[in-house]
Amino acid sequence: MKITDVRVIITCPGRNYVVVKILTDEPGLYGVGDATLNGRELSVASALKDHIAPLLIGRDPDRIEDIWQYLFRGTYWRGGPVLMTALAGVDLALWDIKGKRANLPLYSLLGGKTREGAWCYTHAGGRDAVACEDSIREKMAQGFRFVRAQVAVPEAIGTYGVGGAKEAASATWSGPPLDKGGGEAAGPLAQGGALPSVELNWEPANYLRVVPKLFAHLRDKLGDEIELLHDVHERLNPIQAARLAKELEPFKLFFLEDPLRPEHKESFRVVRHASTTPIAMGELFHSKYECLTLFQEQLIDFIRCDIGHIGGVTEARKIAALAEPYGIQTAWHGPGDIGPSTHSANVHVDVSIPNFGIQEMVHFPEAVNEVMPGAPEYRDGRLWPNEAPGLGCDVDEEAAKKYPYKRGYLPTTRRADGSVHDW
Ligand code: GCO
Ligand code: MG
Repeated sequence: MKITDVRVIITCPGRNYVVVKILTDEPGLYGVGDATLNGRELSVASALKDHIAPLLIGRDPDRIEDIWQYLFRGTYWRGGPVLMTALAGVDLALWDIKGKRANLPLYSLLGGKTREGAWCYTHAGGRDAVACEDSIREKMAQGFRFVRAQVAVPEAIGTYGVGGAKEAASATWSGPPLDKGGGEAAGPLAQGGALPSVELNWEPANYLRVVPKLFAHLRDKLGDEIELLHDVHERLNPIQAARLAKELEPFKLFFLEDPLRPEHKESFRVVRHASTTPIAMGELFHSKYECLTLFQEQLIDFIRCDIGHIGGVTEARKIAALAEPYGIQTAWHGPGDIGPSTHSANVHVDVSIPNFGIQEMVHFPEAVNEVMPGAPEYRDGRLWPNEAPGLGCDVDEEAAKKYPYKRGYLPTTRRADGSVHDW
């Protein structure tokens, strides 16, 4: 069997996605993968079309590990979000081919089911604690047992995870002139604008004051049973993160997500030694190497790399295996800005490894399902793997053409003095 063609499909059914379709010389046999990197879609598409596709033509798609090693080590330049997303797209498409050839769903190739479905968490947020509580109650009514809670930060205009920028529209801005971002003002959906939108007046002190109050309110109103999570989104320095983890301890979070920047692995010691709040990390990691210190020193409880940005299922299995003896569980990144194939890969890995922890999930809009059918199904608080051979996802190339690419960016963040902060 040989690879005969690699097609890269860029489409925007609500937001941009990059799909990799690998064709073989066996009639009708092809694999579909996702290579979406939010805000840098065309760079990944170019890496695939201009550089990687020619290396794949004529190769045996059965040899996933060899192709992975060849593209990662064999081409000298390795790592980083663009190349590892491109590699993930290829890897997913190759696993899809292998599954279709064997007529087995991916989880079966990975060793078979260790559980039927994957418990998952969804997102809730609001301009204040009461609005966030209402949002969580809605999710609980939909059967969710795990919910991530975010709240607007006082004085900030726009807050990650809260949606829209209107919650603090009365705040005034005295910093430098702003780029005129045309997209949604805050949150990961900030696509479709000519330039990035900006969150303004974000101050760590305000954030650190409001988040413990949010969780005190939520525990008071919602009781102890609902599992609550919170995403710091890599915005704190080590001592701030340690303080937050400590102050949240009484509210028994399921986990505190991404408290520190991805560059600061050793600083997790500070957070770890300050509290027993479980820590999750990893959506900005790109390889197993970045996980090693955190695993060996047991500095985190959940590893939440993005299968679509670490080179796919091949790397994810290794990361899960490295985490297992340290008692660390997985929580693969599952936002709306990666495609259905990656969500499908998440769930196939979730249901086949021993140390699965939780799965982040989104409901895709109808247009996404039209172009890329096969996303995992949500039911009763869990995600269920697609039982079709391979990853169970496809791409409708005609439908994709109806939704042409639109340039889009993630938002940026500035502090009250106008300086750039991590978004
Ligand atoms: C999450 C993430 C996302 C990212 C997004 C960036 O926990 O789901 O933090 O919301 O911000 O994937 O493109
Ligand atoms: Mg996150």
